[in-house]
Amino acid sequence: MGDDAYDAIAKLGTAPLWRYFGDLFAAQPKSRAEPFLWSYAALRPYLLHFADVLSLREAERRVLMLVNPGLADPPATTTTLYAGIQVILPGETAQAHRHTSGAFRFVIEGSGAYTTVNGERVHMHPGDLLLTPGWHWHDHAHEGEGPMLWLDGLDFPLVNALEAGFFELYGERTQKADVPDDISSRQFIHGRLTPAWSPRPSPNSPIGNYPWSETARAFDAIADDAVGSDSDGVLLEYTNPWTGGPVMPTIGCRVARLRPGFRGVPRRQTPSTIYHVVRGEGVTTVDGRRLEWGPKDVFAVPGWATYEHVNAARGDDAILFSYTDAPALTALGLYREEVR
Ligand code: 1HN
Repeated sequence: MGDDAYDAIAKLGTAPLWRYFGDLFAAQPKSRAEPFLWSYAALRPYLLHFADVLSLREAERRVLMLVNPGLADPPATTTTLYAGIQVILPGETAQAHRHTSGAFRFVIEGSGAYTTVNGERVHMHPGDLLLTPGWHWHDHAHEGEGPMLWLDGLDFPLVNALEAGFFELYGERTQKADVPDDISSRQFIHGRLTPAWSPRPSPNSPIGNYPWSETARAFDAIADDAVGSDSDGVLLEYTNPWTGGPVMPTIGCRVARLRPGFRGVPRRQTPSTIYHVVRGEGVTTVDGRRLEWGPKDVFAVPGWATYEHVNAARGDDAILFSYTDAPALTALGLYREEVR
């Protein structure tokens, strides 16, 4: 039979495991995603250009996707997560829809816009984290002045890989507000005092907006007193008040303060991470590649890539917002980490 046997078994819809074993069962993961940085200063003029030439009636959303060079088709930022930068102009609306992918916005610049999430208008300010968990209706509107730009984070690479992606248009362009504006934030943001009249525990946080003012207050309250993580500095997790866990079942969001002179201990973990620089300048070395970051840049750390953060500034803090698929990997029993 010889080689003919290999041809024959291929035609029968089979393959010999012994020829694939090493690739299928590598000693450790090697991501197809590459360590990569997107410069906000370089992208911003193009975002404003497309805001000028492309109406929101022509585009479902006016977004530049941050495409990892190792993950061009289908486009993704890490193997499981997506990042994009969206721009909306005064007077515009982005039509209402929903999808099973979980999403959030982290506001980069501008004011006067809001997202309506399941009937609640949630207003945006720089540094705010707004959630649109899976299957929540959402549309955007801008009633302020000047362009409004934010980072979109979604888990659709993971959801599509799991073949669980659904999408639906609302039917009308925007939702009517049917609860008081920003009510979820106002009800839940005081942490240890939560509404007791209608507990509805859910793996999705009920908070529409984690405002920057509260994040700043948390860092101020800690001041210089917290020890922090050797690898990640003073790292705070945005939590779901019902569970104390991550904000969504697939995406965890965090924000870190790296003190002046901080040099992190190299670390790696199975979740991939996307960072957005809120403030400051520094360098993150990822599997030997130096990513030099400044304000508003975005960078990707693939799963199981070793990263080392440095804030070389003598006098200034660096603040890094980040998100990962850690909740999904943890739920599946696949979370691992290693600190050098
Ligand atoms: C989406 O719904 C938004 O609602 C932004 O603003 C980016 C990227 C892929 C799929 C859905 C939004 C998106 C998205």
